[in-house]
Amino acid sequence: MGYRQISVTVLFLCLFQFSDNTVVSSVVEEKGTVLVYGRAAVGTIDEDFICATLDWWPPQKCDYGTCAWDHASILNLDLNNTILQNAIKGGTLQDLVIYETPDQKQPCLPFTQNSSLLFGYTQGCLSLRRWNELNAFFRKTGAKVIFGLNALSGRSIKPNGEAVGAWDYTNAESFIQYIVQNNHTIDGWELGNELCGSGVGARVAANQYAIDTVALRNIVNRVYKNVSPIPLVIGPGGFFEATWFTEYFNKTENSLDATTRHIYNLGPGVDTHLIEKILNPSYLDQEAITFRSLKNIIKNSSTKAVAWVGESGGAYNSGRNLVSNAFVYSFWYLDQLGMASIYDTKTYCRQSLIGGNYGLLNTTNFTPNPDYYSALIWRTLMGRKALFTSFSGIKKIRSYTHCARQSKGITVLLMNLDNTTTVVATVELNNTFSLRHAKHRKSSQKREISQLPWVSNGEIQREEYHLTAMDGNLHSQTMLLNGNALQISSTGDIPPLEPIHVNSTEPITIAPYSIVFVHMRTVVVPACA
Ligand SMILES: *C1O[C@H](CO)[C@@H](O)[C@H](O)[C@H]1NC(C)=O
Ligand SMILES: *[C@@H]1O[C@H](CO)[C@@H](O)[C@H](O)[C@H]1NC(C)=O
Ligand SMILES: *[C@@H]1O[C@H](CO)[C@@H](O)[C@H](O)[C@H]1NC(C)=O
Ligand SMILES: *[C@@H]1O[C@H](CO)[C@@H](O)[C@H](O)[C@H]1NC(C)=O
Ligand SMILES: *[C@@H]1O[C@H](CO)[C@@H](O)[C@H](O)[C@H]1NC(C)=O
Ligand SMILES: *[C@@H]1O[C@H](CO)[C@@H](O)[C@H](O)[C@H]1NC(C)=O
Ligand SMILES: *[C@@H]1O[C@H](CO)[C@@H](O)[C@H](O)[C@H]1NC(C)=O
Ligand SMILES: *[C@@H]1O[C@H](CO)[C@@H](O)[C@H](O)[C@H]1NC(C)=O
Ligand SMILES: *[C@@H]1O[C@H](CO)[C@@H](O)[C@H](O)[C@H]1NC(C)=O
Repeated sequence: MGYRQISVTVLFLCLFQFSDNTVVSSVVEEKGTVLVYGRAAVGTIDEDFICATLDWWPPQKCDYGTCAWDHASILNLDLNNTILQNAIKGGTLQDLVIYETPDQKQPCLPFTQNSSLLFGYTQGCLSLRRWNELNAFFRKTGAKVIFGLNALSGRSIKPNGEAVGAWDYTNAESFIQYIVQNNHTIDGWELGNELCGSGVGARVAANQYAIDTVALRNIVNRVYKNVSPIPLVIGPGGFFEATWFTEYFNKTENSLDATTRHIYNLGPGVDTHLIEKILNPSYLDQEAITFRSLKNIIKNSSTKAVAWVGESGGAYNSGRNLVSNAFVYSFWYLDQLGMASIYDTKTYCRQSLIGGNYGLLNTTNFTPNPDYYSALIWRTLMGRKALFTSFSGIKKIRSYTHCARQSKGITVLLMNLDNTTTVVATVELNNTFSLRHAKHRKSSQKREISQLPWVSNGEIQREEYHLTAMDGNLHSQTMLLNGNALQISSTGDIPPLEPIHVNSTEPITIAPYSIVFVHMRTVVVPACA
């Protein structure tokens, strides 16, 4: 493991001097320090960490009197839309994983292979023609596809919500066979639709769910016998409950490749206090408890499954207009991506790619919402390894660091949730390491902090991406990158992401209500070397 020792030398001491033009419209300015632990990664994400869902909701799906789905269902989405294609296609949001959530509301007719029907033409069901269109769309855009299978079929539901009986996989097996016979590529099969733990509507016991997951594994092994690559087997696609998941891992033995959980930690979309929650660091921190708990349970079990977030939309029941589709949601979304990475989550699926108020794309005109650009910048700058990062200064700064994607350096993500304070930060390396393996058996700690940058010739610059809301309005659906609105071109192309270049000797300025990505090419730490 090519670890490179770095000699820790303080080559430069930052001068805290700021010209007036760096101060935006704030009255307060505070100093702070970002401390990055660079010796080893704490978490590793997959290459295709960014994932978004497509759902089945018809235009008639309404929450709290608002119908936010329009024609964004898997069944009626305009796959020929140029913006939609450009938003996914390689080069922009490369390797996007698209996760088709299971159709849980309308069970489909049995699939017969000799007919032209896949799951029949009944309302809400996937026709063969539609499936073929979808498949062509996925190929064209280069998206990876996870397909959610209806896990309720064959079970009877008791009045108390308990679903009993084994999963009837006849339909699923036929569908998987059809996919393989037609050389279509599916990257993962998920058995899941919020049936784990206490369930949503219905629940299935962990023991039974494990049996069904083993059945899915057997189908996949059978059908893909002479086909590669073999797709992932994924489950259970629901809300986390420690005892349920523990038993599930224990009993699925080696059948499960990835475990998916859902996150709606902001509460219902009807809540008028969503923004207060998003801007409250203690509120955001609460989700870390679940990330940590799942990580520990996986570590403790003999499962080979890795953790995914299979569906996360922040606020449930379609999110909230002018919040979930506005600038302010990027504080929540990017914080989730950062937190998930720290706890070794491999893939994070946003509900939704399009549809509801929480779509990455505007449901009616397909233009990217602020979170689309946040995902794109994350995808461009954040490499696979997450580094432990702490911030000393005001509480309202969120900080995450990854090895850079484009260089051997690092990328630091800083978010300022404060409305009036401009934070001026320096980045330092936490080189604390334990000398457990040193001559003296006794464990000891050597604490070292090294300040950045390691400038050798004064030529070094870093790249900064400052994201703010148009007119400083958190409800804005337009995001500014370094002061310029991010907008698709007249031909529907996604705009390039242009950084500003800043002399590395200067501290990082994080304006109130702003998000800053800082790519430091020259900061090479052992974890990223
Ligand atoms: C195949 O499909 C045709 C037409 O839909 C139907 O008449 C026939 O019964 C089907 N055969 C089987 C074996 O299901
Ligand atoms: C999408 O485009 C393809 C060919 O480019 C065409 O065959 C198909 O009918 C179009 N679909 C819709 C819904 O316009
Ligand atoms: C799938 O691929 C195999 C081998 O490349 C080929 O023989 C077969 O005709 C293909 N099937 C379809 C439906 O394209
Ligand atoms: C499942 O739990 C039982 C009881 O704790 C234990 O004996 C068994 O080894 C576990 N199996 C796996 C695969 O973890
Ligand atoms: C891990 O397993 C040990 C021993 O079985 C148990 O004491 C501990 O509580 C478990 N931890 C978690 C997080 O499940
Ligand atoms: C889509 O964009 C238009 C124009 O900016 C806006 O008026 C509308 O509210 C947006 N729709 C959604 C669902 O976000
Ligand atoms: C900043 O937010 C605080 C609450 O977090 C609020 O009391 C204050 O009025 C806000 N100030 C401005 C200038 O918006
Ligand atoms: C420095 O890193 C070590 C090891 O990860 C960690 O335990 C310690 O808390 C860090 N120090 C600070 C001030 O963040
Ligand atoms: C960066 O700042 C330092 C110190 O102010 C200066 O010596 C150096 O010339 C600057 N480099 C560039 C490329 O502007």
